[in-house]
Amino acid sequence: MNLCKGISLRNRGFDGVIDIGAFERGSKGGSMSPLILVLILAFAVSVTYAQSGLPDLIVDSSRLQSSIFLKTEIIRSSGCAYAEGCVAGTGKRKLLKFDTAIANIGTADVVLGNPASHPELYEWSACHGHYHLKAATIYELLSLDMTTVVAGRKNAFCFLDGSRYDPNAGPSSGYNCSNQGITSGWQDVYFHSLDCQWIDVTGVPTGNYILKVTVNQNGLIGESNYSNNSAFANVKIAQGKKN
Ligand SMILES: [Ca+2]
Ligand SMILES: [Zn+2]
Repeated sequence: MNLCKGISLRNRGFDGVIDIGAFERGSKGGSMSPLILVLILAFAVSVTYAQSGLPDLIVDSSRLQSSIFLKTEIIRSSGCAYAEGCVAGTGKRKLLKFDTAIANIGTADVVLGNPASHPELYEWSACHGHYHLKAATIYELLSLDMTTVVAGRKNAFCFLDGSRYDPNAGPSSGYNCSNQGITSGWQDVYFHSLDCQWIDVTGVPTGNYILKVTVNQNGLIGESNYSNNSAFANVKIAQGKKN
């Protein structure tokens, strides 16, 4: 989930979080009753079963294509969109907006856990007051010959289960902002209405372009397939009052 609206972690709720740390602490040291041992073994087996195979992240290209539109907005220097580099300047900006749906089509969940415990995966955003996932998506605008028009910009994400991508997927494992991940068969959707869910195309000449959205470009999240991590969509940038 994109947190660029300034939603704090407190507001996201912590329901459904399993405190693995407490469990591990409780299981260490001293003598162990047979019942506890059986419970631990059962837990370990269920975790192994749930995590067999690997995740496989994709960006839903049909959703990307169908959601694209242009909108002019006033960007203020005091806002996080400017501080986080989501625009190239302040004032009137022409923004190419779209939905990004990241789906896990692999056989295992993406399991990231608590951002505070994983500095290798997350960086702190002072403006937003929460963690940003480094393995975020990259948004690029390309010309029809695939050369870069607007350089790639990372967008920050809080990976969680938004909705089923595969209608036959099992239940959600309950990932949220404090225990992040995406269940096998589920997707995390970033709606076009969210802050920074755009490319700043101010000053880009009218014409036809290609929007490229890539997830996990740096490979920080282990996957079974990295060749399907980009989605492409056709974009027409035109003049007009609405643009
Ligand atoms: Ca993939
Ligand atoms: Zn943020």
